[in-house]
Amino acid sequence: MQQNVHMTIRVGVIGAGNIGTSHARNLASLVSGSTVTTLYDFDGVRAAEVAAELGAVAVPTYAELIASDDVDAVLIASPDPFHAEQALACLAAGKPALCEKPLSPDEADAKAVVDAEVALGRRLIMMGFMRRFDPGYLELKGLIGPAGIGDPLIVRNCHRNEVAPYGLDSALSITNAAIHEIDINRWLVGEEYAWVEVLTGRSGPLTPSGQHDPLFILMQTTGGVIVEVEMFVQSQLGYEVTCHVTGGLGVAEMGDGSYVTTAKALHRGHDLPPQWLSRFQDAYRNQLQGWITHLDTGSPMAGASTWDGYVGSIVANRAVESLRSGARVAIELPERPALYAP
Ligand code: ISE
Repeated sequence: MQQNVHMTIRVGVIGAGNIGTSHARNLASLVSGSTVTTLYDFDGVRAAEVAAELGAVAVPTYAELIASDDVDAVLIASPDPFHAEQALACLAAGKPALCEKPLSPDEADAKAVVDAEVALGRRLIMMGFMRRFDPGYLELKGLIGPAGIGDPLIVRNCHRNEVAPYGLDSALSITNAAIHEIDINRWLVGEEYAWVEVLTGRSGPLTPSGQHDPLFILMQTTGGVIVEVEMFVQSQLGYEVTCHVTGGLGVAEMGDGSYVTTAKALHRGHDLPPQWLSRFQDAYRNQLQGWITHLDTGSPMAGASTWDGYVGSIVANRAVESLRSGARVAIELPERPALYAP
């Protein structure tokens, strides 16, 4: 979609739940160069409500949305198991898409999307790993290296939800939630993972029997960096994401920095948001702007690729294997196709 004159990108949004609605509102009012023309949700009433709010139309199937002449680009924000088939449909129609994470909970389905994009010979899909657009993570990444804290040695992450947003299922805690840490740590460090091990221990009070929460996910990159993740979806304390990098020359921490801390009445602290839409509002907005600008101007795609989505699914699947077996699981990645050369 390369051209000299700026045009308005007409987006069709698949999924009118929390994240789909938030993306649609941002595209309609905060992002420059985009408009939302079409919405689909399996809940037709919900789709019609959001469409009415935004002056868009609701359509009865996602196939109709993708095929519509009023849709230049598609935002996929349906439930996780539908992402891959909808991404494939966008590729088949030759329409660019921003696909929410994960590319798929199932790595074979994720591979099918990579294979289809490679066969097409051009990158049409950007993955919604929005933390890559978060000012906090960007600052951390900028601090890694000789002018900052040196090479990364150990990265420690916490990802806590107030309540499990989709019910407590430990495998889902990995494929839906810790997938963010899987992606952002390989992006921060710039290396792939060599192995993963998921430790379970005493669980929090709201954990149903047979499930584990928190999970402690330990990984090592091919270059020897240790990455650990506390994934606690039923923490009850609020939504909190922190990242602490120990480098060869110093330490950098992200967490409190995104919030204003107040001191009053013998108390120093800050409020926690109830969930991720407010904590990562800048990341979501910057990601959408980056996507629209890329579509409008033909500038390189700034976000994660289908390949990154596929690697995320592979690593998450190995982590689920480790959760089930209790053993450390090696990670072997297929060769990266030339289409995704760094
Ligand atoms: C949710 O699905 C997300 O994508 C959020 O970004 C994440 O932090 C949250 O824990 C997930 O459940």
